[in-house]
Amino acid sequence: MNKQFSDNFKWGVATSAYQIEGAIHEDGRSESIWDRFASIPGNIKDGSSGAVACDHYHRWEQDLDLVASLDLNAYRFSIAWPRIIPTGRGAVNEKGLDFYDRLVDSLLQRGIEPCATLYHWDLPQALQDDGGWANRATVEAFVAYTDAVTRRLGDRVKFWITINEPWVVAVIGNLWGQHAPGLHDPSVAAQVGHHLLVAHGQAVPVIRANSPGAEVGITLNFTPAYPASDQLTDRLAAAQVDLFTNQWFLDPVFGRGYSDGLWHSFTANPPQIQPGDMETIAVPTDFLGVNFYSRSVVRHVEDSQPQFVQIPGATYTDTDWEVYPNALYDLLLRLHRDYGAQKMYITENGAAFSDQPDANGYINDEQRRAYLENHLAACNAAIAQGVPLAGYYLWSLLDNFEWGEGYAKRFGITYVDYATQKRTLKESGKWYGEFVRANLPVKV
Ligand code: GCO
Repeated sequence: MNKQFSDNFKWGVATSAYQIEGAIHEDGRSESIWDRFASIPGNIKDGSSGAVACDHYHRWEQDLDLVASLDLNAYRFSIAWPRIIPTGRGAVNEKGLDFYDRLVDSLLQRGIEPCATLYHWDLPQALQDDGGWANRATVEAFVAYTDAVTRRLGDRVKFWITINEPWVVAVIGNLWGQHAPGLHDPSVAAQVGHHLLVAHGQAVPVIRANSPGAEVGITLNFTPAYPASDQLTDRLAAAQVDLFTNQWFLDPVFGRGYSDGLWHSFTANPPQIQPGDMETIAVPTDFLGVNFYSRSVVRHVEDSQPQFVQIPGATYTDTDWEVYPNALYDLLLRLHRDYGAQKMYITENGAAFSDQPDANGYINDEQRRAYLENHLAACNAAIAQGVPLAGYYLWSLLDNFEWGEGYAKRFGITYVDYATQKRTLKESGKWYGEFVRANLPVKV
């Protein structure tokens, strides 16, 4: 590979609070909507929750040692709102801030840049009891939470993501009901999506005020939709899926507003939009966070919803996502050329495969290693075409709580034996460390 990665490229790995921390009752943390959702039988496939997860709240130092052992220069984590403002609004829990304070200082001591996500889905349950993200007041609560966090950490954290994957929150959590809070309401989903974007826009200036010189952005998930054939009907079906899946949040963030045809594809009630909202949402940011895993292939079905088809002979991950790195290349070029994205980071990319230690305790996860190599090659090729890609955060450092799938799906480059909490670096993790070292600037 003709290496295109810049000398200051961010080589990272990503996690999120609810998926790894555990300690859900410790040091003043309150109940989150995921604690509540997981407590309802049937919501999590293996009946588990994030109550213990990877016990990262107590084992965070050894986990940071893992990051350092790979010579990574960046680490993306999320901050648990229920630890910071347990009632959702009002009093700040200093012990909650203290945990992230220690984490940030320890990262910096290791020469690893902290990248903090403010909202990775774990809303305080108290706010959900008050309508959650469908209630406009939650926007103000998020801004106050952002203020509290960035006042404490903004002198040392200089890379902030406001919201992780608002589409997943709106659709999977509020339309399909497969994520917290488990609602099936199209109107609520549309309003939740809008308020998440407004919250993003209102949080940016607060972050800038409390964290001078920081890079601030939002992370969106993308699943590029390809037509199953060149037939016009399939191309139109793919365009409809692309609008709902990828353009819904991308367009307003880039100042294009909501595209025509979006709302009636899934709701009779477009969201209530207040004067100035669209300008707030399009607030200038420093980067776009791109979460990419796979693509979809779409076939038109007469008088019915588009059909998602599998490709004979293609490789699929344990979550049944096609391995198709060219879609990442295509996506990055589209975001740069069609939307004018001036700077991007891959804030998540990775794959679940059913890993198990061999007789010697090694986890030879060749499929994941190949997945990473091929997607990094796609990033490299995109950069060669002028795409301003400035970093890559692999999902994930650890096997962890994979939301509705529980612990059955392993995305980590580190194997976690949940019975003992023993961490074992997988062969893919060792490979990633070698790949990064080969791309780091030569120390003179
Ligand atoms: C997401 C979330 C992660 C997931 C990962 C695998 O992108 O859905 O940010 O928390 O665990 O993507 O699904």
